Amino acid sequence: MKSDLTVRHGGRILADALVAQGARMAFGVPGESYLPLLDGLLDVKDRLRFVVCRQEGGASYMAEAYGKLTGEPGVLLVTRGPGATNGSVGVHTAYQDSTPLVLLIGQVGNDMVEREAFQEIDYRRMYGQMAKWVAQIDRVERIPEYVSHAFHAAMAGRPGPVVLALPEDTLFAEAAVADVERHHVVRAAPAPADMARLAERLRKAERPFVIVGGGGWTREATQSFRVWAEAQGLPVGAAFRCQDLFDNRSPSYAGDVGIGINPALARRIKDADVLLAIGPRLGEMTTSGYTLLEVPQPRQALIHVHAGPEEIGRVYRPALAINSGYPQFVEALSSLQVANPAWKESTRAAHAEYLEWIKPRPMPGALQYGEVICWLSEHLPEDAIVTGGAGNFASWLHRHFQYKGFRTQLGPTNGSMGYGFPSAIAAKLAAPERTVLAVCGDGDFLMNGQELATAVAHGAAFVALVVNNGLYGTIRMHQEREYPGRVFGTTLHNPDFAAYARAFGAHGESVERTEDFPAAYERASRSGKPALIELRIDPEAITPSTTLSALRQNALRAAGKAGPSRPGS
Ligand SMILES: Cc1ncc(C[n+]2csc(CCOP(=O)(O)OP(=O)(O)O)c2C)c(N)n1
Ligand SMILES: [Mg+2]
Repeated sequence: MKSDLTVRHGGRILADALVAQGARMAFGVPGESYLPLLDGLLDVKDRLRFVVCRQEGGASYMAEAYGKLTGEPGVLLVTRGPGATNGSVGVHTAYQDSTPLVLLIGQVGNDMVEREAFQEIDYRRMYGQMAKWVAQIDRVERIPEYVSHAFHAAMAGRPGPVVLALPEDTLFAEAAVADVERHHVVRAAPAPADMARLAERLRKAERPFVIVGGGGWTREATQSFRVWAEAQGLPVGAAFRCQDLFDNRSPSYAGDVGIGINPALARRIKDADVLLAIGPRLGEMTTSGYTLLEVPQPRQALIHVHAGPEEIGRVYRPALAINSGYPQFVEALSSLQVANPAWKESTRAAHAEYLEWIKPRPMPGALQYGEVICWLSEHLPEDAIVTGGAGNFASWLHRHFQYKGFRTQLGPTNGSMGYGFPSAIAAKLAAPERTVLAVCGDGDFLMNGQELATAVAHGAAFVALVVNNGLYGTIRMHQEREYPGRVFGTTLHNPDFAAYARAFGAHGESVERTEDFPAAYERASRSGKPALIELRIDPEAITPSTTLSALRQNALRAAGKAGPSRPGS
């Protein structure tokens, strides 16, 4: 790379450093604390697009989604205290989702640090537990070094977020300093001896099962892995919200190992004798609350493959520990032959159970939401990106949608509400040629509904579904289970969602019957604008397989009381 030793201010050095590290898009909300950086971004605007958002929470999800989709660090720019606190949700999400992200925060000048100056926070303490690395750049000439370090740290091993605070004087100061070349992606590869041990364990296995998950995969690695797993006849499940790591149509696919797991699949995993986990952390959601495997010594012979060495043995003491990046691991795997004809029947049965599980059951009301998801699964292009947030509405998506290729799913494994809508904006801007669909709840959507303005301003034309049940449904569900009939704090007063969308200049409409959905979707997707379709579902339909009344009755029966036949919500 050519050394540029002309004098530049800190903001320009930083903008050039981001470009040098490969950043092509950044998300954020401006602040007076980083004016030199804004000035620097103006000079590189043809190489680095700055997507200005309406709230740092939405911007942070966009940066996280960009990182998840592209595998390159998402870049987030926020101002001091209020910007940094608003933007923290995307950092937490990136940490739990193993997504590379670089957060740049304006900071008070070094001349007034530690006085609790205007909006001052010590980000090392604030973000200490939420990020892989937090630093403050105190000298202008060290900006390229810090940015190089940040991109390396975000990508290395288990990817994750890093935070750089930018004191005002560092940004305003000038220096003649060279840019640093683009970062490496540092990931381990498995040792041949470990691959030999793995082969031996798998060959002897009678009831093997594979779970794929985690961040740091590539399209090629997921495709090679599928070819290998099918050739060996192994059953494969996908960790919570990692359903796009394995083509759901594959005869080897056994379903998603997440919230509301198919009981038959849970049994299969509990009964496995060898469990090969490639990438998942084996966290609370993927292990059904640490019940599928016993803590700390699982009954199954666990082969845990993870890119972050500190993840292996964190909860479960594996029979075989392999610290490796997933593309590196899959490459080593490709030459192993472990197939056993005895597995064939159980893999076939696992896939059949999965196909049975994803058939929608009738639910109360004229709008059969499960059928809508099945229609979308059949009609969207194979490479469509489907984003989702947190809430019971997502259960239908997880259960009935078949993910067909790598990075067709963007969802927060930390269960963070408000993710679906802004992440769809980032997806559409990063991959304009692909169809994007956001699936949101009524509670979930309004956590970042203001980003409709961002979608319209940047021409991100995608369709968002808002599943309106007038409830914080997930919490109401738990409330009925734990305190039947004592409804409190879980009912929503909603706006007219379609009118809300239209007020921003987006397309908006509402659907109340299953048969009206396809035409509404066609109109929305052809509108050429960001589009919102409100789906008015019966609040009784609380999950794909039960109703609020049934939950309440069961809970009352368990408590020895008779209850009303239907809750009045
Ligand atoms: C940021 C955030 N706040 C609160 C919660 C707790 N929470 C989980 S689901 C949920 C309700 C979701 O409501 P909605 O989006 O309407 O979906 P529904 O369950 O009704 O389908 C809440 C409040 C959360 N997961 N994330
Ligand atoms: Mg709701």
